[in-house]
Amino acid sequence: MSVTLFDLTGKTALVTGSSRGLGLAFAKGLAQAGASVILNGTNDENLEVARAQLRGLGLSTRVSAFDVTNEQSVICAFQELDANGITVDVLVNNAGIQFRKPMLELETKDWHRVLDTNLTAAFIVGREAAKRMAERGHGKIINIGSLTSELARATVAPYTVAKGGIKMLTKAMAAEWGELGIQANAIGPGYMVTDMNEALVNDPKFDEWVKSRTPMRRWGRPEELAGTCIYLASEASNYVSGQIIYADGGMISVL
Ligand code: GCO
Repeated sequence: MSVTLFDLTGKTALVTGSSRGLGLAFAKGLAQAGASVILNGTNDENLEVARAQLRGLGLSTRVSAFDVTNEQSVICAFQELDANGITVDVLVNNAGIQFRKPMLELETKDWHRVLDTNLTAAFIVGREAAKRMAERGHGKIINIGSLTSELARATVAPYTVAKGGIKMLTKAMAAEWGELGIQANAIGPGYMVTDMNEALVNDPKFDEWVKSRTPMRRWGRPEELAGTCIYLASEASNYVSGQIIYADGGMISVL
């Protein structure tokens, strides 16, 4: 098997929400595979820390600070990339938030906030990237789903609905943009050790549930998702589109 299938040298990858957590792990993995990565977030300090970390590893990194939920901010960010001659070959729609509350107590503003960030933003950023990918006849879009793209857990309804939408948005992107040379796929992470999940990791009952419910009997580590991201960003997946690949220790496959 030619390893050049997975080589991202000469490719530029934009990863939204990549100053920490899964996004930073995706950015680091893509850069280690040869891509020039564009880190994104809204906190300049966090972005600079992340950029320094990757540059310290000798990885090609730049920053594009914009709010994925603000359409004008997204449009301006892509126009700035255009003006600097930077083309996005790979987009990872990773930005997302979690908000845990039973629906009977959930305020509509929080519902909208989660869906705006976790689902609508993927459409907005995806559309801007795809317009440019279509001009070049190629591009890779990788949306970040979740186990909740398939199964619901109580108290995370807006997140679940958004991630279910991510699965179907991925298929919609594949349906419309395949003939333009664009592949759209998704990654479904399992229960990963991240800041977003800190409260769950530190909850002994929840920790026990994750370990008993996961065939591999452990939480995942963000860096364990990098290989799936590299695969979907590379030529190795050139005839794969509309799929969601679960990296979850086997959890989604068992009762
Ligand atoms: C939760 C968690 C999950 C995980 C992940 C699982 O509250 O259940 O935050 O949503 O983060 O999405 O795939």
